[in-house]
Amino acid sequence: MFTLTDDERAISETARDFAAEFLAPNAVEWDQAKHFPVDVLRKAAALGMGGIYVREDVGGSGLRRLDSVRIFEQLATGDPSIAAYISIHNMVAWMIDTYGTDEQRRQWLPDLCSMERLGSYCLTEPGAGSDAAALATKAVRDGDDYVLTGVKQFISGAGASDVYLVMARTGDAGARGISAFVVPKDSVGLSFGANEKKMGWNAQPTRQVIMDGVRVPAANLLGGEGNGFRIAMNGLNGGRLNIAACSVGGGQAALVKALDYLTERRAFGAALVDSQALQFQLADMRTELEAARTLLWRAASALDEDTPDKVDLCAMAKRFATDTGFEVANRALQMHGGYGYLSEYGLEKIVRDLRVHQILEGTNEIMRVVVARSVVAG
Ligand code: FAD
Ligand code: 2MC
Repeated sequence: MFTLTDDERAISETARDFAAEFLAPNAVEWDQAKHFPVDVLRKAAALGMGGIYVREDVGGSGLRRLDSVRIFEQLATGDPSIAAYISIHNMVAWMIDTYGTDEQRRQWLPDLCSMERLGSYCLTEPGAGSDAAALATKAVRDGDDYVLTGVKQFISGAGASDVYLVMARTGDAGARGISAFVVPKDSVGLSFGANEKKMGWNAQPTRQVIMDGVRVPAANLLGGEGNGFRIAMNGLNGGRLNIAACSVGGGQAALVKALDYLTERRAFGAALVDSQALQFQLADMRTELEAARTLLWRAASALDEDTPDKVDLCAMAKRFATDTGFEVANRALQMHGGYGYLSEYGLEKIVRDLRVHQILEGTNEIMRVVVARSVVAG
């Protein structure tokens, strides 16, 4: 697992080179302009990154989770915000590939894999975030259709995306009353809130998705009534790994910037990098990133192998890697002194982007809830 084959190395290097050429040079500007670079997303898709672990018959790349965490780490070295959106899009595509009928796969996946159409994942609501099974959006069967009414909160890509994977209640209270639907953007009754003003992740829009009697064909139900929560959670297991990978990539980019800066910057008659206090910090940053990466690869492998402890490992990796990535980036900012606080150095953007990884795709407290339950259950 830890020694890459030539093919695995080539996959990582493709993502690294893409990030260096198309993401890193533009990341600060996109953040400031709040620009969502759809043309660049499609370039990534042309390299196979729109459906990384979608089967090949519908345009996917047919890779493993172990490949995907390496890809997302590399993409995030260029721009964590864009890497993270591509990760969410891939989660949506995987859910349709895994739980969809052949007809649904053929209808939705070719355009999602090419990113001609973009996907959004819609679970959170104004009144139900961490307690996702308490969601209130309703889907009522009416003849050959379902009619959806409710509001989804904080939806990444909303307004720009074409395909909304919406978890809605078709049955009783609780997880088993939830179903998953594919809702196209042009549905009558579908509208979007304002683009939220955020601390980070500014290169992708975040909006409410508002459904007021949105009618979709029953053929857009994914995986049968009552299976939506399980589908949503299984999507999130991999999503959590990818977000964690984005934190490792962002942290790694910050570490490289810090080393470059300390090598250049002189104080008290020497280069700052000659200070052993600072060298020890660099050593800890590298060690902690390596530990996060190792846990991440272990969890990705568990997901690939469908092991019984995969949910816990994904939660552990998400909690640990997102905390580590943020701490490393924040320390790298400190090493830049006042310059780290200026946007042109790109450090404060990484810190702002990585902060939200500790909150979304399940807060790090919820990751502890998941792990603690399994610890206590033994
Ligand atoms: P709450 O659930 O209200 O939690 C508030 C605080 O209480 C948190 O610190 C939480 O950890 C803590 N807490 C809650 N329950 C417990 C407990 N049992 N034990 C200990 N602590 C607890 N959602 C989507 O569905 N799709 C998206 O694309 C998406 N994108 C997002 C993009 C951004 C920029 C942001 C900020 C959020 C996004 N989200 C998305 C929503 C995100 O998943 C939620 O914000 C997150 O799950 C937390 O829910 P909440 O904000 O309602 O917080
Ligand atoms: N993988 C597979 N199945 C899972 C699962 C997981 N990670 N988590 C729960 N389940 C199953 C569970 O096995 C159970 O199945 P069954 O009914 O067959 O017994 C069912 O789902 C209900 O689970 P629980 O009984 O554990 O439900 P509970 O309500 O107690 O807690 C909790 C679930 C807190 C773990 C879940 O609500 C959760 O993960 N909350 C966080 C929400 C979240 O991550 N939101 C992210 C939104 S997306 C986002 O932020 C983006 C940026 C895209």
